[in-house]
Amino acid sequence: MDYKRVLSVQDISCFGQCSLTVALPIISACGVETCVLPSALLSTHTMGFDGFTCLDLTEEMKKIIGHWENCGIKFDAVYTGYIVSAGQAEVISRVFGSCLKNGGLKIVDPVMGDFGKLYPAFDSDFVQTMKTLCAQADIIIPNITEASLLTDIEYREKYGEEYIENLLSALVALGPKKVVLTGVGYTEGTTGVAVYGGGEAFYYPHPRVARSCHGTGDVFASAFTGSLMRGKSAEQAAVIAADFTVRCILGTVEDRGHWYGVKFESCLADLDDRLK
Ligand code: PXL
Repeated sequence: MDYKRVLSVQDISCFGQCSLTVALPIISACGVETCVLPSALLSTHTMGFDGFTCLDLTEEMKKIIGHWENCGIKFDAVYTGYIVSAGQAEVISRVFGSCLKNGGLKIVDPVMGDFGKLYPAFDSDFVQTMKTLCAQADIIIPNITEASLLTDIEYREKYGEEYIENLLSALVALGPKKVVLTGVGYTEGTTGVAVYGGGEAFYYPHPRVARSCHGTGDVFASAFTGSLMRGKSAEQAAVIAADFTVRCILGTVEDRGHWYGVKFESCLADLDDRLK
């Protein structure tokens, strides 16, 4: 097996099962070396916890990259998620330029919001920052809220295929080679993922679980990145990641006390099986 090395750039939320505490185990479970560049250190994620702490690590990120540049450390892919400032987008551009192997992949999950709203820490300037990052990416992985913010197309809860096609082509027009749009559902009990790179869009529908869970975007993006690194196509990786995410949600919904993330740990073995 070709052994790949991925760098994930996002925050450490010490409690809350999202970002790096999800990416590290999931991508590792895919059999891929997983390195981290933490963007910030938070006590919890920002959805549903009052009084969370947040340490911005921009200056430390610069020192870390400087050291990697001196050592000649390079990655097969860089996968970015939650960042906290425009300055961090510049740091990521530098990582794209100096720490990727030839032909290495730039994967950007433009984590900014959900259900039609920006996450509490962000404003409209931050949306412009994310646009610049998406423009440099090979693959972006937005949900519909993020897609609408990135394209200035109004957010809709109910829509038809034309709305999604418009979002997909406007997203590709920003600059990425491929778009993986999550949370696309045309009927009540269904959601799904669309993969688009110009030609015809690929769509994979899957069951929509009634209760929504935090951190599922990170779970999906991590399983997608890991699968891609194991040689799957973007379409195959999207299917594997969608099935994995649904299984994680199904394993969590019964537990009402577990509202802050998904119990992905017991599903990691299935992910490994799918990749064999
Ligand atoms: O799951 C996305 C995410 C990552 N990191 C932090 C967050 C969120 C979503 O709310 O708050 C800190």
